[in-house]
Amino acid sequence: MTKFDRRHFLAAAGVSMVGGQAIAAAETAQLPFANGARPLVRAPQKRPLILLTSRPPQLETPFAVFNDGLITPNNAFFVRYHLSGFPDAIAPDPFRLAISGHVETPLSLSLASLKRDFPVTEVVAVNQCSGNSRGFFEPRVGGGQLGNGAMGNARWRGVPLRALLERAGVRAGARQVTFNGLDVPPTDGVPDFVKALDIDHARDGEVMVAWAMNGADQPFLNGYPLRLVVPGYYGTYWVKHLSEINVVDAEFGGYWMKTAYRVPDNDCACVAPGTKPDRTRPISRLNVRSFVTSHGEGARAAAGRLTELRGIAFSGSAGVARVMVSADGGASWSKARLGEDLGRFSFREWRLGLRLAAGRHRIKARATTIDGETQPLEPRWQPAGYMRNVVETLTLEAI
Ligand SMILES: Nc1nc2c(c(=O)[nH]1)N[C@H]1C(S)=C(S)[C@@H](COP(=O)(O)O)O[C@H]1N2
Ligand SMILES: [Mo]
Repeated sequence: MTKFDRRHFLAAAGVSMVGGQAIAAAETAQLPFANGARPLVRAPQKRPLILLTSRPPQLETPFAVFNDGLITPNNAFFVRYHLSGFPDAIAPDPFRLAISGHVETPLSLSLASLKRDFPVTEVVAVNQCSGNSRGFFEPRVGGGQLGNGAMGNARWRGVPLRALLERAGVRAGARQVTFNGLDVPPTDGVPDFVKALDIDHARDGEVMVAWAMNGADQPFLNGYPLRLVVPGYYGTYWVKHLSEINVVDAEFGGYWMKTAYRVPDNDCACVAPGTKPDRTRPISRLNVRSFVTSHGEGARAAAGRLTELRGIAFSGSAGVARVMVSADGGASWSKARLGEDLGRFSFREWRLGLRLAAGRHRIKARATTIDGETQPLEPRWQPAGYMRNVVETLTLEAI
């Protein structure tokens, strides 16, 4: 599918636009915080997802999907855009990816050439929005009030960015590489969505220009026909409908690097609640997280019988070493079994069987990476509402 029909999307979503507000819809989802009621809508190539905004589309994955398997299906994968001027249709044949700037030989590559003339690589990696889980921040912060569904894990296939840069021939003095997609600002006042990586990162062999996701073309809303995949990094760098790669010999000063998507420049990327950081840096790697997926808040379990708890853990750096689970609010912890290892940027399944006595149990899961990074027991706070990774708590009722 190469066409995104906005009217069709809105009609199918049961959404109408009134004064820029989306008015919808029969079915609703309830995210577990104040003002968390959201319509469930069906966008092209998607199953019903949780609607945050319709122009541009921002859709969250219902959390139950993460219990179905380690790979997030394409039709359930979340959607995030910044600019309402996103393309309606992209024809594959005339499409070209430009590689230019501080290089010996600027390139203009067709999809056919990308797939034919370069090495092919694959990685399983989590794409997580910086603001995933923002709705849980206390005190609350501005921005999209997301639950935990602005993330997904997919097998990405494409060409290593390094191979493209080698073909173009990076000139001495290159500092960064910028990435732009086909979406454009609706008005002159809004800066175009352009992101940058340092030249060494861009050439590390892991960063990828991907044309496929879970063995199929990317859904239109996830970046058809090409997107940047930056394993371990927050989704903001994963530029969709990628059409321009530019090598620059200075630090890139665009709005989405210099002003937006920055975090406090300290070890925890956090500040005292309600305060502002003195210094910031661009957001970068995912921190370590884990979730229970087998049970929802307030779920029932059979007292005295084995309850199998299951969940996912992931990190943006070293991979998950262990997941510890507590059924008593953190007083004691047991080690969960880890499932199949799909690589250090993937979701990793964990499981633990527990016999719960009758009563209420406060369940916690805490992941630690191979290099010793672990989830904090108390939430960290920052004004943009990025990078939540506190150990979450879930109440189970054994009867
Ligand atoms: N072209 C383009 N690419 C983009 C964005 C955008 O607004 N425009 N948003 C980024 C952000 S902030 C996130 S979290 C991811 C979301 O990827 P998805 O929509 O495939 O889930 O896309 C990134 N790539
Ligand atoms: Mo994001």
